[in-house]
Amino acid sequence: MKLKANYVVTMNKSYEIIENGEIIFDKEIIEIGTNLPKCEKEIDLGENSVIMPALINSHTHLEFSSNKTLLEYGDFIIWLNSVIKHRETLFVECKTECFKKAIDEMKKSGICAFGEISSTGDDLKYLKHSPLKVAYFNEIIGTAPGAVDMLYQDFLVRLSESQALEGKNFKTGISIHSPYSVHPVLMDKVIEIAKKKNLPIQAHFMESKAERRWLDEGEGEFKLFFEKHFKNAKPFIKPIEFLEKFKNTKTTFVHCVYANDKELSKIKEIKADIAHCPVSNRLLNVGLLDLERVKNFSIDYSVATDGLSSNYSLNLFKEIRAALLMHIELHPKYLAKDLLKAVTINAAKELGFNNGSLEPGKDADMVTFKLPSKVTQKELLPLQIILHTNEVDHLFINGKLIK
Ligand code: MCF
Ligand code: FE
Repeated sequence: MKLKANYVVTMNKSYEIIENGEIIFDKEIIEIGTNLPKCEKEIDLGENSVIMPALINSHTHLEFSSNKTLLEYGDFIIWLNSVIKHRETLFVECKTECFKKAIDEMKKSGICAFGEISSTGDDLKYLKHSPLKVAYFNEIIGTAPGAVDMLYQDFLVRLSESQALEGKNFKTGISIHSPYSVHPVLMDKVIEIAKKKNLPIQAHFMESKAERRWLDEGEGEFKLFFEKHFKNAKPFIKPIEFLEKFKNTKTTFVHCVYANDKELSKIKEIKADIAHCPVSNRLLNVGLLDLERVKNFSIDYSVATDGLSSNYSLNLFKEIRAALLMHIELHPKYLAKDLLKAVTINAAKELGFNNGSLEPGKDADMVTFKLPSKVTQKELLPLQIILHTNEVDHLFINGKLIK
């Protein structure tokens, strides 16, 4: 089949935007350019139309999707305490309908794939029928030395249940919750598995000032938090040692708001990525990632919504619009280009899918939509896309029309 649009945003290495472009595809993209050979089925999308790679939400927690107003925003530790208090209730309340609603919202906004952090494995029965591609990260969390064996066994069961679904549309991975919440013995065990099986990893890292202080000095709000819940009051690991553990893996560090230059340089050295969740960071009031610094270290980053546990929406166009407005340190025209990369090609790399750009041989995962009027300067197209798009007209996954 062939589609034709005013603008085809390829997201290839040279960020090529083809005017009056065409794309021929079946399950995969076959050819892309202008004046391509005739096809039996052809659609011209018309005035002010755009085709671009479908979006990829690299980091979510769908198991928390029943949260609307229950969790307490405005302070990281207060939020964390509210998660501990309401976690079970939220999980019980999120069943078929709730997962469907979450996936529907992503679908409408043109998302073809998402990275799911699963702490229990209970979401697997809903996600195995997902119309969107899933990268399923089995989370390991827990610091009590006495619980290490039990937690590890439980993790292995969840991992093997998810690995049974492994395929083109379903990838499995590992999530190490964070440097403050996982026993180092557990970290080593699961990183070993990731290395052996070549699985992608995600880890929350340096999300809050409280985390920074706790890991550096063993003091601050986290000290009180740990004394209250877990009776242990010493951090297990230094941030740089934590990062070192991920050498020779394919890891994405989520948040990194308080990562210092040494840590960013280590993240670059081990070829890891960063997942940036600006709305979540704002709502938990932890501050804003310095994207200019991340760029100076040449670290690739994705932008993600995080879960409805720390966001009001899973719509990635809304997320990158928020990012565009928040990051006043960067020029909107160039930031917009980077943000589109963040939710396509960069996120695809992090999750391990063969999509994220429109190039021959890539999966035909793409969206179409229309801008409200003509764009006079092609250079401004990414910015106009981010300002004016909330939902897409069509979403193709593996060449199949999903929306
Ligand atoms: O990314 C946000 C904020 N940082 C850390 N964790 C979570 C986020 N959203 C949900 N979580 C989950 C996490 O996966 O909340 C639990 C973990 O299972 C926090 S620790 C009780
Ligand atoms: Fe998260």
